[in-house]
Amino acid sequence: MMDKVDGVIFRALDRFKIELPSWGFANTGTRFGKFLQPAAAISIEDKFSDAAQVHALTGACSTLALHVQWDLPRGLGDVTLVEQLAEQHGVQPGSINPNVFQDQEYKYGSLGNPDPAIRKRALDHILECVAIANTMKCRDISPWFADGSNYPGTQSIRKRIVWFEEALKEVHRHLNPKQRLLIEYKPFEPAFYHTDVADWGMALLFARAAGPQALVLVDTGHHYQTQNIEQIVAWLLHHEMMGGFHFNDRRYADDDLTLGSIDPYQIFRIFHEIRSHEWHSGGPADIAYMVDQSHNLKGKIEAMIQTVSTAQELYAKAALVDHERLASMQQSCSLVEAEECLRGAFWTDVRPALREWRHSHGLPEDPLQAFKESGYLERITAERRERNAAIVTTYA
Ligand code: RM4
Ligand code: MN
Ligand code: MN
Repeated sequence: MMDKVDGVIFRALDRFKIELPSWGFANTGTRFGKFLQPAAAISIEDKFSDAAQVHALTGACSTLALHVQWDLPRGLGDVTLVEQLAEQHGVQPGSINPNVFQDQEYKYGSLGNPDPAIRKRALDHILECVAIANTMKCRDISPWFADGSNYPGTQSIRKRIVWFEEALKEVHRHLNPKQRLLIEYKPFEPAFYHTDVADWGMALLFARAAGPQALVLVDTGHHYQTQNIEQIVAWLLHHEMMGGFHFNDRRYADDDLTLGSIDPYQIFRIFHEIRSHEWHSGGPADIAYMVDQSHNLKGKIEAMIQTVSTAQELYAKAALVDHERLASMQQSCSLVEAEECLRGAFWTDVRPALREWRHSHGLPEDPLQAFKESGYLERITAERRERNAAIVTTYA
């Protein structure tokens, strides 16, 4: 017989879906170089295949975020291939990420570049991404802008605001009625003096300027050290501007570490704010949960399985909060009782229930172990070793 707690956890997990990033399976590194892994994904075929493994073992990742320049280098010309791969692997294309930060032209910015020709080039790329998303029936277009400057006085912050507003409005005009434009912010890196979309306030105002289908994307690694991320989430939910997440963990900056590896309580508190909002509003919040991580040292598929399992654990813990009781404790300012109500949910061991949930869905109870035993890693290592060895990477 399933007890009440298990029932709550099962219902929460049935709903919980998290999107994987294609780039999380590929060789990535730091600005000093990449450590190549023999099993890393090189092609879009590899990425779909790896994502399908994670989905098969966790049951929670039916979509794959794509970075257009890396995954569809021929743009619309690659849509048929992606659709075939989606069909073959049972994982659908998810959010579509433009890339307006890598090409030489973007040295001084993309939509914020003083040169109108470069602004147009960036806009055209984003519009192609909208068209790609439209053809593949993907809902979210998710641009991240590296735009900014490195030294005071070198750029007009105000002019760039206007250029961004104009371009984002234009992108919004091309959305179909179901699509959403998710605006991601980041305080610094690669720019070290000013970043054009530096925080949630700027992202929110740009989204408002763009139009009603534009919302904010919160990447958990894109905040200063002591910022209260769950409060930002609560504000965005209150204003119906919370579009999605890029989940990862960090110790210092945008470290893109495995979710919950440094501060699991942080992710729990975010999930709690969302569930609390849902409890108060009486309906589910329409939020895209996505992973944005880069595993330089860990095996990529293993790290991704760890991430998804941790996300499920933390989401299940958040589902255990007794909102009615918490609201009453808050109302009477019963501080210790209220805090204990939250902490009690966080410290509950949900892993036995998670194993039962997996079992009841025909999933392996221990996905990491099942992955080890599957032989998949050995197979792809053999298949990809030579291709990976041929890649040359240097810092200078
Ligand atoms: C950025 C940001 C974007 C991601 C790139 C690769 O820091 O998080 O979401 O697409 O990295
Ligand atoms: Mn991100
Ligand atoms: Mn990032």
